[in-house]
Amino acid sequence: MATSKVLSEAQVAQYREQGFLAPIPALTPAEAAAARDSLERHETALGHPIGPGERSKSHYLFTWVDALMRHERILDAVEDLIGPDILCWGSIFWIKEAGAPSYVGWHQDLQYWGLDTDDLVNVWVALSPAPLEAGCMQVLPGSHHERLDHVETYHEDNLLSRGQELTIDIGEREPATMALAAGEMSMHDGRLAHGSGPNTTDDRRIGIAFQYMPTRARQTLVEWDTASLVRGVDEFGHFDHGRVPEADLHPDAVAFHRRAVTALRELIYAGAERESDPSV
Ligand SMILES: O=C(O)CCC(=O)C(=O)O
Repeated sequence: MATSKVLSEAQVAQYREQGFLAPIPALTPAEAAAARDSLERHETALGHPIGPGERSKSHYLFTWVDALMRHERILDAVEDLIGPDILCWGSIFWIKEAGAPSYVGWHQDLQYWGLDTDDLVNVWVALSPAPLEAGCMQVLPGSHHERLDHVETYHEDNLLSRGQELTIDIGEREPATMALAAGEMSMHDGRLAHGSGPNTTDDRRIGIAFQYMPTRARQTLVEWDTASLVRGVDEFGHFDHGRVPEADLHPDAVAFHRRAVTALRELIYAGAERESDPSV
């Protein structure tokens, strides 16, 4: 691969061996605060926190989420890991309210997404402080080299769509903690085992995750799926790129987003025991 843009050789080697990097600088504090403000102004207009219908693939709904997804600092780091032709398959807000019991069960992302790539980088950007007490992500270093078994618990506090949980005894491993300040990001391999506990602080824990992958990746579970071309060229055309929203919640944007999340729900629940309240 050509000279790296922002990550050192040691960081790239750590990512390959251990499956994650954190913390990495991404947004300035002002950019993180502006993104949080945009989200919370929308929530004020809604009268409630952003819900399942809008929290996934929201880069098709909001200009400011599209801009975050294409942020140069994030893409430079992603390019160092997977090369210059990059699709973003998804964006998703991960919000834990202050003092809420919500948690994320231990899981490996790529077991559910139907994507045939081994090179998916999941970038989680903190829009509020995310220390351990706020329920930041934890990971099992090196677990991206294994394929681990999951059960579906549908536990009401588990933020995952099927309440997934790994069946291994996490206590026997040594999790690493990816605490982040607002504006920092973590990067983890799509096969790395990760999870997070409840937020015991008195502020919301707000993150937005973006899933980046090389343009050669394919979707195997549904015929039609979306992924935005965020850098380079797409010589493969396996995904509908969608479009940048003309304005926040523009009717065309809302219509395209609805199609995109319908396909997402179909693939997320393919083979599931049942559908819970959708978290997608
Ligand atoms: O926000 C969290 O705690 C978990 C996020 C997650 O599972 C992911 O980004 O894949």
